[in-house]
Amino acid sequence: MAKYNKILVTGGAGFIGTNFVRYVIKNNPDVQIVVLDKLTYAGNADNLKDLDRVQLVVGDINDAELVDQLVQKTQAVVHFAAESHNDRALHDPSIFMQTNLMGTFTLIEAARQYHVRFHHVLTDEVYGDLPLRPTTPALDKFTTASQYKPSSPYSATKAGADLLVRAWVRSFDLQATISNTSNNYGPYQHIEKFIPRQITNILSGIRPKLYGNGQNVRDWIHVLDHVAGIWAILERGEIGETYLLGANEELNNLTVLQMILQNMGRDSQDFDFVTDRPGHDLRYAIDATKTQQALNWQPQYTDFAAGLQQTIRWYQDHQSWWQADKATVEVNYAKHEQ
Ligand code: NAD
Ligand code: TDX
Repeated sequence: MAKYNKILVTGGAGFIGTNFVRYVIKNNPDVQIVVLDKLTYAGNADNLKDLDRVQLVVGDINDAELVDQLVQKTQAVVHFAAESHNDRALHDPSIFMQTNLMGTFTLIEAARQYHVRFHHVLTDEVYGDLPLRPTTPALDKFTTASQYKPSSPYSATKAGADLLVRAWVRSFDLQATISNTSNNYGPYQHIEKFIPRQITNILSGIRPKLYGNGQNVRDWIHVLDHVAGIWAILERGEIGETYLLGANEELNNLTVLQMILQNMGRDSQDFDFVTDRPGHDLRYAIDATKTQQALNWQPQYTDFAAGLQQTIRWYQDHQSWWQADKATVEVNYAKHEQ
C-alpha cells in the first residue's frame, strides 16, 4: 500500500512529470493521480493518454480557485510545473517569475490550508556553479550544506520559490520535502534541451550545436532514477528535509556530444561551435550520499553510455512525438546563435 493514494502532480505532462506519473501508475495499483498542467509548449497531453487512474486537468498553477479545489481533494502534491529552460529565461524572464515564483506561492498557500503533503522538485542550479578544477573539498560537489547562490534568471526563480517553501515549513508548519537534482536525460524530454536537441538535429540533417568551448560539465541522471528518488522521498522522507538526487555522472558537453555522434554513426567533428550562453554555469555535481543512506535509494541506470543509447533509440522510434516542433525550436535558436 502506498502512503498516499490520491496525488496531485503539477506539470505532469512535461518531461520529468510524465516519467513520474508513468512510474507511479505502473508500480502502485492503488494510486490515483490528478495532473494539473497548463500544456505550454513543453507539455503534451498524449504522454498520458494510455494511462488508467490518471485525470488531466488543463489549467494554470496560478489559478488560485482551481488550485484550491484540487488540493482539498488530494493527500499529496508533487510540484514539477515550471518554466524550465535557461535559454528562454535569458531572452524573456517574465513568465519564469509568474510560473516559478507566484505559481509555487499559490500551491503552498493551498497545501498549508488543507494540511496536504507537498513535495518541491528543484534543481542543483540553485547552488550556482562549481569550478571546473575544484581547489577545496567544499568546491568538489554540492551538498545540502551548500548555499543557494543562483546565477541565471531560471535558477534564481527556482531558488526564490524554494525559499518560500522553506519559510512556509518554518512559519506555517507546511508538510513539505524538497529534492535538488542534477541534469536529467531520457524519454519525453523536450527537444530544446541539450541531449534531445543534438539527437534530433542529427536525425533532421542539421549539424549539432555546442555552446562556447564545450568544456562545461553537467552531472547526468537518468530520469527514471530521479522519479524513483522522488517516490522514495514521498514514502520515506522526513518533513522539512532536503534530499539531493544525483548519479555521479559528470561529463563535459563535448564528451556527451561526441558520444551521441559516435552512437549515430557520425564523425566526431561533425558539429558546430556556437555563441556561448551568457553567464553559462561551469560545472554542476551532486553528492547524493546522504539521500542514499537515509532513503535506501540507489540509481539503477549507472551505465550512461547504455542510457544514452536507449534515449537515442527512443527519439528515433518516436519521430511523430517531436517532428512538428523541430523547425520552430531551431528558428528560435537561430535568432541568437552564431
Ligand atoms: P518541462 O519544461 O519539460 O515541463 C514543465 C511542465 O510544466 C510542462 O508540462 C508545462 O506545460 C507545465 N507548466 C508550465 N507552466 C505551467 C503553469 N503555469 N501551470 C501548470 N503547468 C505548467 O520541465 P521538466 O524538465 O520536466 O522539469 C520539471 C521540474 O523539474 C521543473 O520544476 C524543473 O525546474 C525541475 N528540474 C528539471 C531538471 C532537468 O534536468 N530537466 C533537473 C532538476 C530539476
Ligand atoms: O544546443 C545546446 N548546446 C549546448 O552546448 C544546448 C541546448 C545546450 N548546450 C549546453 C548548455 C549546458 O551546459 O549543454 C548543457 C545542458 O544544457 P540544457 O539542456 O539547456 O540544461 P541546463 O541549462 O544545464 O539545465 C537543465 O538542468 C537543470 C534543465 O534544463 C533545467 O530545467 C534543470 O533545472
